[in-house]
Amino acid sequence: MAPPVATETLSSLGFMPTKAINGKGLVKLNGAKTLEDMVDRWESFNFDPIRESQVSRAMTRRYFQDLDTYAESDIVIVGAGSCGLSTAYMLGKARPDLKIAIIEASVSPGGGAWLGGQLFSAMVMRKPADAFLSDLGVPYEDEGSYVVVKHAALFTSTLLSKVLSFPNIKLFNATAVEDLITRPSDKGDGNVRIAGVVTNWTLVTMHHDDQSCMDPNTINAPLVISTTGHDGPFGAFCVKRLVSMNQIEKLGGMRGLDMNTAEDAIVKRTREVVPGLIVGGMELSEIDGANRMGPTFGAMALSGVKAAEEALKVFEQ
Ligand code: 48N
Repeated sequence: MAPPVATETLSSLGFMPTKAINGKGLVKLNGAKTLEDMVDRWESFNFDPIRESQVSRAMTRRYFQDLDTYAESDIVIVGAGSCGLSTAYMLGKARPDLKIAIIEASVSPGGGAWLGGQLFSAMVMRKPADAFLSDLGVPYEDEGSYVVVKHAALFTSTLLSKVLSFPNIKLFNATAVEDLITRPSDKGDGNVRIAGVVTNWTLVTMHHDDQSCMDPNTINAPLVISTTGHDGPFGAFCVKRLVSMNQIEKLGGMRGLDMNTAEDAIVKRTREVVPGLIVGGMELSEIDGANRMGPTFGAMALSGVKAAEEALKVFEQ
């Protein structure tokens, strides 16, 4: 049986330990009713009454209000992996006035950052990425030139919870970006600038070939930040789309694993690749032919910091 969590730990987590009830330790959760009110009174327990339509309306009213609000966004982040979420965290802190939509194809955001590597739970970040963990409030073990978070899910869940708590950021998960909105480039050179994204339910996007076309939705935004990773069903989506719309000639293709080379390159090369589109994280390895770094995540966090910095330059102009 796991040792009981020490009282001081519970209170530091915001729980107020209460007296044991019938020998069962209970913590008093902040809220209208305490758990104490329920123990040993289950026979008279009942939830407040509800009608199913109230649940449906509570969800749909808010969702469609969000779709309306974010139909015109300031920034769209494509992909809620470690880089996309790190970008959102930095932007959410720096610019609470900007409307930021995050579009994530999977039901579960977080990308590849729920495990440290090959199903192992500890997550390694090389210094100076420990500065990001400290800013985020994620504890880690210091191993000299690198740090270790005891479980990757602790990093990702903390980052996700902080991002979702920003009032100016909305996550649309289970939703895929299936194209980019473009406008003629201001330079009149026949190229384009990116002006938003085309979205659909991910399941619809995955079945355009075997279902009649189900038209998409759109989000207008002067800036898109793509962090769609290098693998997965939609990996490197936006850079591949740039090739298919002849905005870049070809992809460099991700190179073999070399941690020292890969992480520096990814952070340094995070940038606006075409007007209106910043690319960060492992999607960059596909466009630049950068090496992969494997199971170390410092570059994802700091590429997110750099992507946010590049985005702020656009809004400062
Ligand atoms: O975690 P990923 O795949 O991408 P990053 O760049 O945030 O982090 C990469 C990192 O996990 C690694 O690959 C590590 C460091 N290993 C490196 C190596 O050498 O193997 O997250 C991308 C997210 C995912 O959640 C996808 O579901 C999502 O982007 N996504 C999309 N969401 C919406 N529309 C799309 N078209 C789309 N494509 C991908």
